[in-house]
Amino acid sequence: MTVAKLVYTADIHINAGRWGRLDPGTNRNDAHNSAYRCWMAVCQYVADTKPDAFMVGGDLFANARPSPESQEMVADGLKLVPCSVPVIIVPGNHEYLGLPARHRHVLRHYAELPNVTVFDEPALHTLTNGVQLGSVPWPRRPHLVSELDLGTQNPDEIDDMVAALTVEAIGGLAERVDPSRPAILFGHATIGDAVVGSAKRGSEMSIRAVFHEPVLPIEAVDEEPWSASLWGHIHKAQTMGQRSRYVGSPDRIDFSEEGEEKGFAVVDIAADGTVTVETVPTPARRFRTVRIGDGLDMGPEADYDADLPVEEGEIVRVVLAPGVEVDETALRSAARSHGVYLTGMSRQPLQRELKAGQVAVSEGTSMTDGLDLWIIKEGLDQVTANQVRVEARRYIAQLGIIAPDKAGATTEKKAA
Ligand SMILES: [Mn+2]
Repeated sequence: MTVAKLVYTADIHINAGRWGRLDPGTNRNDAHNSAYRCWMAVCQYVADTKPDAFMVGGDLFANARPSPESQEMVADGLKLVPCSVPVIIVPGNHEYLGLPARHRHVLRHYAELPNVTVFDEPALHTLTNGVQLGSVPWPRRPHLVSELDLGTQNPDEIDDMVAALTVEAIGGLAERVDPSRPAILFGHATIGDAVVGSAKRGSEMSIRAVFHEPVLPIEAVDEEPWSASLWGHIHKAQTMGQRSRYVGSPDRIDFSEEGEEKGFAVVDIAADGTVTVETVPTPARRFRTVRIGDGLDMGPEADYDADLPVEEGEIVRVVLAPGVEVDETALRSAARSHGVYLTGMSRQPLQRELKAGQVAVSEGTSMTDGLDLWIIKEGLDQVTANQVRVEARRYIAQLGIIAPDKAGATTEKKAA
């Protein structure tokens, strides 16, 4: 039996605008309109189902100075939410992008709405039904460390200090939690060793290697008393540890998200304390890469009008194999007749030749597939090979990239 239901979303970036064109009907970028459609879908779900709370984990905007129209687009969604549903919002890093020190961010406007609370500091918010929400805004560097002497610290050390202060604050919230009642942690942060997408398939990178930001260790957010821990900031939906996850952005921002499912999270808390997190899909726009001439998607001599492997409404890029020429005019005309937005064409770089002893690993190869190739190359015996596989899986699970087999209190379910 359900005792409480919560809805969580983050990373709307309603005015990001990348890979969009002007829509004459609204005089807005159609990327803005797509983000708006997804945001309105989440808010409409909240309006229809009236959960016990609606949590918004930051990055509603692309920067600290969204246009009045963009601010109204976010307000449109919040105004759909009935006043009986509390809305808890924390800012993400993008709400601070370009914001002068000590100025207030744009989300403060929405705190004027009677059911909306905006937390700028880590806070514990208890709903009328007793469910406790630990709310963690983006660990903001200048704000958190303003009291400290930073004269001799390098930026990485400052990030570590900010992360340590945030971990301490989350610990403080945990101490105040009533363990007899459910508690959910949410916010906007970089966690442990989350994986981020790259526009090149199969070349995802660990967050540490990509950004210089405060990184919260997974242990700090993945423990009792929290039954579930839901985060924004990384747009690629993924589970981490035993009960933590990035819910992912509700819309697709670029080609790195071509194959990703997009949605928002619905958290169901049962009478026995079991927490289930379900992903509800959003009407995210679709990106597609069409490879011509390398035997994958289409041959250069194909009838583009008939064979272009796209669906109406998609944002399409074409990648040509080395040496392949295409009739660009015919391709553009085919894109128009299929109702897709052809963003451009590029040429695949020449492949490196393999040197002796190197292993060919194709794009999209998983870590364990790559390991199997290495095992074959090294000619390991069965027993050793199996030991290597077991140790590697344990290590990968420790990194938090792949959830270990047992998923603890949080179970995963995907909506149809
Ligand atoms: Mn962010």
